[in-house]
Amino acid sequence: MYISPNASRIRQREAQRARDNRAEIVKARSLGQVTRRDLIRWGIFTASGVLACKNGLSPLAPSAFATVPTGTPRSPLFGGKKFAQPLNRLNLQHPVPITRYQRGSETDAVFGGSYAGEPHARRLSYHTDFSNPPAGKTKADFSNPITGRGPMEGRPPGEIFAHQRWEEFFPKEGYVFTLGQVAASQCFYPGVFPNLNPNSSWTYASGHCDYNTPSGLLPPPLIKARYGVPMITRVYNNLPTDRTQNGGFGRNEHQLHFHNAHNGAESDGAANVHHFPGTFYDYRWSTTLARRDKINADASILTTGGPDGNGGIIRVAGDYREYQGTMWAHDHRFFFTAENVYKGMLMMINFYGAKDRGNEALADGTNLRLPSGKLLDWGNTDFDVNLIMSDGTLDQEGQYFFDIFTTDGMIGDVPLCNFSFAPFMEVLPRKYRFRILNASMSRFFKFAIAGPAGAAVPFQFIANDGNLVVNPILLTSLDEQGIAERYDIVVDFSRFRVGDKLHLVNILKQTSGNKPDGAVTLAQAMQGDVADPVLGPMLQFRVVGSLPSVDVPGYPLTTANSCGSYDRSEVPLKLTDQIPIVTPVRTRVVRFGRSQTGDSRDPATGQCTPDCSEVVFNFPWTISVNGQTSHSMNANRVSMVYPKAGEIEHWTYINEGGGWDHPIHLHFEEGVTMNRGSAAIPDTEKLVRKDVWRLRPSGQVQFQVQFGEYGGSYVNHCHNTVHEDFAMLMRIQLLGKAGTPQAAVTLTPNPSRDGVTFTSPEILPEGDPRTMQTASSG
Ligand SMILES: [Cu+2]
Repeated sequence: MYISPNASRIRQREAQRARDNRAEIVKARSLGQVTRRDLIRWGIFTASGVLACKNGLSPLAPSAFATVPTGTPRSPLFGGKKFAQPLNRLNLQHPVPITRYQRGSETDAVFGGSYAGEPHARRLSYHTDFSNPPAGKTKADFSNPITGRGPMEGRPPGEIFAHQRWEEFFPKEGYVFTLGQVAASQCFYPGVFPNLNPNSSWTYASGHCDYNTPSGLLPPPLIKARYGVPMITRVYNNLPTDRTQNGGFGRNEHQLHFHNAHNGAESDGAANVHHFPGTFYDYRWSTTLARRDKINADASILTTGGPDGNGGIIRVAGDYREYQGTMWAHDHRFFFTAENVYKGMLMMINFYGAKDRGNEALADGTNLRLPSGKLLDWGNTDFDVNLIMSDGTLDQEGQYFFDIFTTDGMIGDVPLCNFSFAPFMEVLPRKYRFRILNASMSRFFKFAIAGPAGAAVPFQFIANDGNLVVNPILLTSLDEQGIAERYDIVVDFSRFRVGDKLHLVNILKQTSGNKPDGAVTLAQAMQGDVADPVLGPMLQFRVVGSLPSVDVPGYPLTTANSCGSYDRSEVPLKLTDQIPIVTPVRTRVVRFGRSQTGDSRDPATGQCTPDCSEVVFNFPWTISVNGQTSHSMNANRVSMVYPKAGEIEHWTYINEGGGWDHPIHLHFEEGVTMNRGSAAIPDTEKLVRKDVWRLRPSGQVQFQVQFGEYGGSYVNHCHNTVHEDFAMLMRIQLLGKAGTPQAAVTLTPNPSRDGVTFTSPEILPEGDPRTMQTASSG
């Protein structure tokens, strides 16, 4: 359809006006200046809560007037060109040692090094002391130092939220982060894009920073973790106490979910335990290798463990087939996850194990020697590169923009790699490993690599969602990659010459938040598409003859010391062993749909648990268990109970609609992907361990799963984070051993500025095998 320049200008103006109005409505609503009744009277909302479409005023005007998938005017690029700035590596974090301090019957963890002086980390939250101050102390000794209201630690009080198996996984290393407004001089394209305003992006800085100084840094942090080295990670919330000071989107309350790491529910960051400005939260990241209570429980397998820093192994109990590698952590504030993660509240964590040491030269018969580097004993990143791929949107001033009114999904038009606009990366002519994370809100990717002449460059697929595949898979393009999925690939640049340029190309077009439009050819993608500016090359590789090491700053890496026979890396034909599929104890069926029932709000009070959006009243996305009623998210409702650690189950996830796709994420455990019903299953999924499954439009997937080691309250949800927030999420209760607090269904914590109270949750009978009449037949 031809659109005249004049009509185009009018549309741009209308869309801009719609967005300005949206921002004003949001602010007025959050300040209590307009009521829902006002919005209905003005015709912006209907009585049923659905947004009405009024040009220039309605938040949904973009569908009529916008020119790009964001539903808003195209983001300004300020004359910036792709591939003109270097890729930023993630901000590598440096842990401090932890020592023990005996306090009566409790052993506290003492931060050392640059974090000496931090309050000790305790098994029980400081909230416990705040609620019941010990002799000689008062509440003030344990209060939020910024607001004077509520406890200093956001973790709920008492044994239920005490760190599980504290002595067994006593932290050896510590990290301290401050989540805050983005620091001065931070942006996606220095010198070209405007610097971000303090409330445009919220992200992390190392250490405990001054409350009144914006300190958040881009790109996000990277932690190098090892099996056998549990961590304590303390996060201070330095966000503004006034929740309306958010730059138009984002909630100033935080829980940090370590995506699929095997941690107790109290440290999963998704148990309805968000904490408030001025407080901290201690997460004990245990590095537990799964099945440690069941397989290799005595750690007698010499080769199962993590790097000790001296070429050897710290032995750990558990099953080496369950090693994890490429991981990430992100905000999980229920109902606001999309806004918060988009704002910059995420980081990556690489797990290193005996097989995957991050040292390509270490030949001990166990280490796979995958491309990484050889200057450090473990965790080399010279040739092992984390790539956070996402799509952003800028307003006309160049500030980050998010459409808080959409319930379908948020698609951006600015291609970002490690939070830089389409950068370039210098590479040596040799093998590299890339750990690719899709950190978008609603956009799926499908990546290929274009060679200097545009032809597809083959590469090896070695890991899916952080799990090594049994045998490397040769590909010329990846499968679709849903939000939160991680794909590890090895690319061999050795057949290219210094001066050659290659590109990492997104060949999947997407113009709706619901699902991708479809893949195009590599040649088409290279040409770009006005309807989707994120289709096309997102990262350029420039082959060079030398570059500085990132592992040992100052050390030059050259073709003479790192390429040819000096590329010591290998991609063995076998990377791990297959976990067999067995007869399950029970089966379950979970259906993900769009029932529009929206029961996240209590009909009596109109409130969500926890509190939800003030501006959107419909919750279209729902989940049903074993054929029963569909529900949307409520933190006080348990949809599934898993009665006993170690019981193997087979679950089937079904997408009820063809108009959308959902990347569904299961917390805490990976499943072995069995089938996609009668549809074909790609090699990159078949019998592969995953923690996020794209259901595909009208598709389904079945997998084998078991839970172990920890209990408590976890969740299962769509990782199109907009779907998640409106409100495709359910709670799963893992029951622990008798005698532990997790033997009973976890009371629901209700965080507030003044502290946490508890309520008794509703439990859906169709999800509780203890009370079901018969075992579900699937
Ligand atoms: Cu979804």
